[in-house]
Formats: sequence, C-alpha cells, structure tokens
Amino acid sequence: MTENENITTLLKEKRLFKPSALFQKTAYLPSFSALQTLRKKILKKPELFWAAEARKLKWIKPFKKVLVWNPPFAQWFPDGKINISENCLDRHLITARKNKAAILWEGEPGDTRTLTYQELHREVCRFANVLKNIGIVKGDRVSIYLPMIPELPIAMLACARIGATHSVIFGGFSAEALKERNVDAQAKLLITADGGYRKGQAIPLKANADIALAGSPSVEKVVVVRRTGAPVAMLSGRDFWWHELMRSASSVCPPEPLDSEHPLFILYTSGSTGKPKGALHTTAGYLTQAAWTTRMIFDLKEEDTYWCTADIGWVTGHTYIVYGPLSNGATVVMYEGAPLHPQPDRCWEIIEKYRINVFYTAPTAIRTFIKFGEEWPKKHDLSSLRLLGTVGEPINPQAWLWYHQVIGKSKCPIVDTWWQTETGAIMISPLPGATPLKPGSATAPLPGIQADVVDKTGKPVPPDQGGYLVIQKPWPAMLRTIYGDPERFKKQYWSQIPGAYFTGDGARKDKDGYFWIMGRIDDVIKVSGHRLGTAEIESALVSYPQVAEAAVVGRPDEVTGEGIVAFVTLQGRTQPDPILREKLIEHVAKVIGAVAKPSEIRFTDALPKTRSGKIMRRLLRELATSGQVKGDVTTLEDFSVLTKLQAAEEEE
Ligand code: 7RM
Repeated sequence: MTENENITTLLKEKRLFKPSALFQKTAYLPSFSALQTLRKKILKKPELFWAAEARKLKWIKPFKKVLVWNPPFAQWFPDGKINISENCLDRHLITARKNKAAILWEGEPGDTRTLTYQELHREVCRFANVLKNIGIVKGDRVSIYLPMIPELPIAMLACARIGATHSVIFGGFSAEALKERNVDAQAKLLITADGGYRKGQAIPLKANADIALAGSPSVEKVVVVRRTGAPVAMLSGRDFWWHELMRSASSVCPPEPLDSEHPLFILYTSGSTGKPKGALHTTAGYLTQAAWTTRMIFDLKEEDTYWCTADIGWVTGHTYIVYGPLSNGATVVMYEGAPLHPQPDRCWEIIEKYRINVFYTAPTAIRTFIKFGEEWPKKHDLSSLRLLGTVGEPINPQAWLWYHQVIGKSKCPIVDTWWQTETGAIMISPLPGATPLKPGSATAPLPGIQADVVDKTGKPVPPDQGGYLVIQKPWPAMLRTIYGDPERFKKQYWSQIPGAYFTGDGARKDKDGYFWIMGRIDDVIKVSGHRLGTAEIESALVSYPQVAEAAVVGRPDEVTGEGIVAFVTLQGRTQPDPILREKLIEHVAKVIGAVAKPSEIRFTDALPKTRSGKIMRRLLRELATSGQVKGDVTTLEDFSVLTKLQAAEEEE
C-alpha cells in the first residue's frame, strides 16, 4: 500500500471503539468524563500535576522548585535529590514485592532466569560495587553493548545507583557505530558479552567490540558477560569477566544522592545529518513521566505480568522495560531473541506460558504476524491478555483490527502510543479506560502535555489539514540537550517553529481533536520501527571506494513500514554488477548494522539535483515508490537525469 492510499484509508476510518464496561470497572481512569476532569484541572498549570506525581517517588531530599525554564533548557525539580535505582528497587523491598518477580527472562534457546526484586537489588548493588572497584565514579560515561540478558538492566541500574551515565548501544549495531558512540560520549568503560542469540545464531559481540575498541581511546576497561560460551580474546589488564569481578563484590551499596538533573543516560538517535545525536536524559523528571505513563497507559496493576517486546538498545526498552515498570514494582517479561524463532508462534507461546496481561509491541511485528497467518496465534491460549499496545510508527487500520480481533479477542483496548527518543516517555496516547479509540490514531496528548499541529509560523492549522507536530510546553522527560552540542539541540528542535519543540513529524488533527501521525517530514526513515537517518546510510555507501555519490530514500513497505532504496553513482569507469550490489549491502551492514541494509540498490549515472547542487530526494522517493515522478520538477537542473532514471525503471 502506498503512503497516499494509507492516508486515504485513514481519512475514511470512522469506527470508534469505546472501552468496555468490564475494563472500566477496574481501570485507574475509568471514564471519558474522569479524563476530561483531570485535563481541565491541570490545563493551566501542568507543572503542578507533574510535581504531585513526582512527590509519589522516593526522594532523598524533597524538591521545592518545580520547573526552571530558560528556553530551550528545562530543569525539573532542580533542588531535590533522588536516586532512580533506589526507586526501582529498594523502595519495593519493604513491601510485599520483595520476593515478587521483577524480571522473568527467557533466552532464545529456551533457557530461563527469574529475578525477584530482592535478587535484582542484590545483583545491582554488587555490580555497582564492581563499577566503583574498577574506578568508575559519578559523572563517568559507560557504554553498554549487550544482548537482551538480565545483565543489561542490572548494568543500567548499577550505573544509575552510583551516578554514572549509561549509553546503551543496540546489539545489532556494527563495530563502527559502537566506536563512534564510545568516542562521542568519551566512555571510560564498555560492558559487553561474548555474544548473544538471535535467530539461532550466536552474534559475536565481543569480536565487534574489539574492532570498535581499537578506535575508542577513552575506554580504559571492558567488562565481558559470558553468555554463549564462544571463545573470545581477553586483553590482560583491560578486559575482565563479569562473573569474576562479581565473585568478590559486596552486596551493600547505598544509593548515591543525585541531583534531579543528574544525567541518567545518553541514547544515540538518527537525525537528518550523518552524525547520530546523543539525546541526554536526566533523572527525576524522566522517572516521573516514565512511572506515571507506565502506570496509567498500561493500567498496570500489582498482579499484572507485562511484556514489552522492544530491545533495550532503543528508547522503548529503556523507559518501558526498565525504568517505568520497575519503578512501579511490576513483573516484566524479557525475551532475548527473535520473535519468529524457532517458529512464528514464539511470542504467543511466551504470552501463554507466563500468562501475560499487558503486551506492547510494534506495528511492523503485527504486520509480520499477519503474514504468517492466524493459525499461529490460534494454537495458544491468549486469554490472559487484557491490554495491548503499539509504538514506533503509524499502525494501519487493517493491522489494528487484526491485532484487536485475533490477539485481543475484541476485548482488549489498544493503546497506540506516540513518542520519541527525545521525548523520553509517551506523549500522545489513549488512556485505556477512558479514551474511545479510532484505529490508526494515537488519539490525543496526555494530560500535562501540550501538543498541537501547526503551520510554519506556529499557528494551529484547521481540522483535517496536515501540519507540523509540535510540543508547546516543556515536559518532565524531555531531552535536556544533545550531548556535548547544545547549539545543535537548539537548532534541531527549537528553531524551526517559533516558540515550540518541533518533533520532525507531520500530522493532522480531525474534527474530534484526534491526532493522526503522517510520518517524518525530515530525512529519517523507520524500518521495522528502527529509526535510521538517510544521511548515515548515504555516508556509509560513499565510504566504499568505488562509490561516488549516494542518495537514500524510504519507500512504503507492507511489513517493515518503510524499506530502504539507495541510488548510487560509481567512481570513474567502475561498472555496476550484482556482486558489487551485494558488496555494498554488506558494507552498509558493516558500517551501521544489519538494520540499515538497503532492500534495493539502483545504480545510475547521475542523481537529480537542483541548480545549487542539492539532491532532490523527493523525486527519488516518488520514483522508488510509484515508478514515476509527478511532482514539481522545475528546480531540477538537468532533466535528462530524470529521463534516464525513469527509463531504467521501465527496464527493470
Ligand atoms: C518510541 C520511538 C520516533 C519516531 C516519531 C514518529 C514515529 C513513534 C509512533 C510513531 C506514529 C506512533 N522512538 N512514531 N510512535 N508514529 N504513531 N504511535 O519509536 O525515536 O525511535 O522514533 O517514530 O515518526 O517521531 S524513536
């Protein structure tokens, strides 16, 4: 389905799904009018609402100031002191949660581990002492490059406990990408593993890390978790085994009192230029919004078992596997491997096995499940489910309805949650006991969040007209800056639309005020919910010796949301051939990671450019999508380029 068809379908979507009386009976926010009352109450002073939520956390020193706003720099609860790991762990140990499962982990091969809150606390304290013993102090940056194993949240919480700032790098990223992030963050320590399992294979993380380390001079030490047992090179004096360091580590480690604005983590994300941006998130505001959204949007109850299928290497995993659920004392399922391994019903098997109540996944996963057919979920008892969620990209109404009927048996509300790495936590979403749902719409901004769809001057556009999605007031979990580059932070987010944070997304609001996200308007593409910059992929392609120029565009894809199409021109006399095509695809995987592999490479003699030399990606996008160019071409410098590209299209 093309983008336009999709939007047309969305425009026609008129169905409304109201929360059932049964769901409302136990919901925290049990009716539309309760939501309206809450909205009205906090509309004028949203910061007082967030302050009341913040006070529900455990503080080492309570705050008096709520918000200091020197646009675009915000400080939330700046005079308070708090520790996130204490809020996620210690706080529960004096309640009935102390022996409750915090993490139910399942490895891809089927091995399992359970960590109760008490056990998780012990492991975190011990690893926090390991960090101290090897010289990590408050303020240091720690890179974490791990598979989805319990040591990953343990390492994050241990950093948070002593005030080290973690930078988690998705295990699917390449050595190059890891190196770039180590260097940008000036990380002092790297935590990695011998490997991790994915699709039945052991991914060699330590081997990748070794390549990265050759170019990461700031990294002094490396801690290696044994996961697969694969042989790895250990450099004496630099590399240490996790289990050996843990053996002698004390399990007593009081949480460090940290300023509310202490940097909790950096998470790198793609933007419209080649260099990934390190979104910097801090402590108290982030946790306040993470905790509130987790509780209210997932309507999370003490007895629930909750599963978010994201990888912790992306922001969804940070907020909705680790900090949000654990600060609420929830039981979290964590799965190491691929969703279709060994068979397409692995997810349904896990839901049945752990009797999962709340399930949060991505539209691309849902579309993949649809492709494999209903017989796979039908083999399993999914009756424990009571709430479903989606994140990462717009969900097409067809996929929404399948999810609702086949997985949710028409009784589970679906929360379509819109947010970004930069926003830190969910911003636009239904509240499941209160909001009538329209398939394909993330519905409305949360109470306490002021967002709108505006034109270039910042003026709200009329209903059903497309515009820019902006956020007009600071929110507690917002990124504070781009690590090491406050100017870029200002320019990127706060200078495009007057007086507002620009999300980079296009959207429209319908007559009922429902938000419909229409996708990115900049050069960011989302492949299977993974955010990639076209500029990054282009620079990877151009770093290959025979490539002269490259232009990368996204093309709508039924399953992955978008697919990557690369237009490539070659150096000198190099002739295009299928082997070179394969080599280029592998090269991109090596430079960025397998997630960034182009699904198609088209060789061309020249790229369409404007007179000032800018590549006209819009034309390429049209070409890649529909095979034709119908849009305005008046700024094109050389028409013959386009003619040739179109002719090549017809040949293929
Ligand atoms: C959480 C995450 C952010 C971009 C964002 C949008 C798109 C995310 C939705 C969505 C439509 C949604 N962080 N996006 N959620 N589009 N409906 N519910 O994905 O930084 O990786 O990406 O993802 O374009 O700007 S992210």
